[in-house]
Amino acid sequence: MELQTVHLRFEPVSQDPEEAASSGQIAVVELHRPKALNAINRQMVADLASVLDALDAAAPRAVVLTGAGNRAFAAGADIKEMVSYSAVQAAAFAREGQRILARLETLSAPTIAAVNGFALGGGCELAMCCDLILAGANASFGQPEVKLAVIPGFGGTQRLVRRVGRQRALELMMTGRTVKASEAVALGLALSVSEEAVLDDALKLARRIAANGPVAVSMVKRAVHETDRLDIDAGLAAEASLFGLCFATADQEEGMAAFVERRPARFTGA
Ligand code: DAK
Repeated sequence: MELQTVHLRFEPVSQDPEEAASSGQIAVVELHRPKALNAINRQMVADLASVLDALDAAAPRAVVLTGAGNRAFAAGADIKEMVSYSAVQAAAFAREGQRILARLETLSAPTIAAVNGFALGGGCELAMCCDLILAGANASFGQPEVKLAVIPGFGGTQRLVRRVGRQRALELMMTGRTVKASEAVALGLALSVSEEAVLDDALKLARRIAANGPVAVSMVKRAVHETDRLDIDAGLAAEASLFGLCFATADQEEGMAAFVERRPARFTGA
């Protein structure tokens, strides 16, 4: 699927040609405005909505999000477009952008951001809607909005605090400074730095995750995300319910039978 500003393709989970067709799919979503460092404009927000519809329909085992070219994941919201926004247009952009990012964050498939260059402003906020963030050697992250005399508007004040803690998030958002890949890892913003191509590492990680029971993987995600605002007792109660739900799946029977029979499990996502 090649939209104007976002491209979507699928790869089989298994690289063994005999198993490829039945192994499920990994979706690769590429932000595609390389000349503008993949800056997020209204068209891209609309295209991301279409891609999310396609992902809902395809139910891939994992999703990898990356940027076209080798300079940027996304250098933020499109400043050249925003400069002429009316208050009404800005509010519409905000509402739609936040809706899309919430949809991405709550996709049932695990999501990995492969950050290949700048992830600034809205780009960093987009990456933070993914479950895991892998940083390329040339990755840099930041919330520089205060330099433009605005604040993060795609969830940065909320998600950065949850990723790195209040004090570090405040320092990053108040100075607007950019951090390189290694510091992003030290802060807990990124999981690791890839010495080679970050997209390849993201696909490898996606394949490792996708080899597990897909329903269980998505329940792990739900157990973590949906209990964010709960205290530990309520969170544990939710975990117990989701654990119980796993026992209603064919994959749970298959996973445990395969262990007992000393053979690889064949999960179907049912
Ligand atoms: N928007 C539009 N174009 C951008 C861009 C951006 N954010 N970032 C880069 N570009 C364009 C440049 O204008 C240039 O285009 P041409 O001049 O060649 O036509 C091209 O990409 C290459 O960029 P540079 O020539 O600047 O490349 P450099 O290597 O010199 O510098 C840079 C790279 C990433 C350091 C620099 O481009 C830069 O500082 N870019 C802006 C980074 C930034 O400030 N990002 C945060 C944007 S604010 C909202 C929700 C969210 C947001 C806003 C509202 N609502 C809820 C309403 C989010 C806000 C932001 O993200």
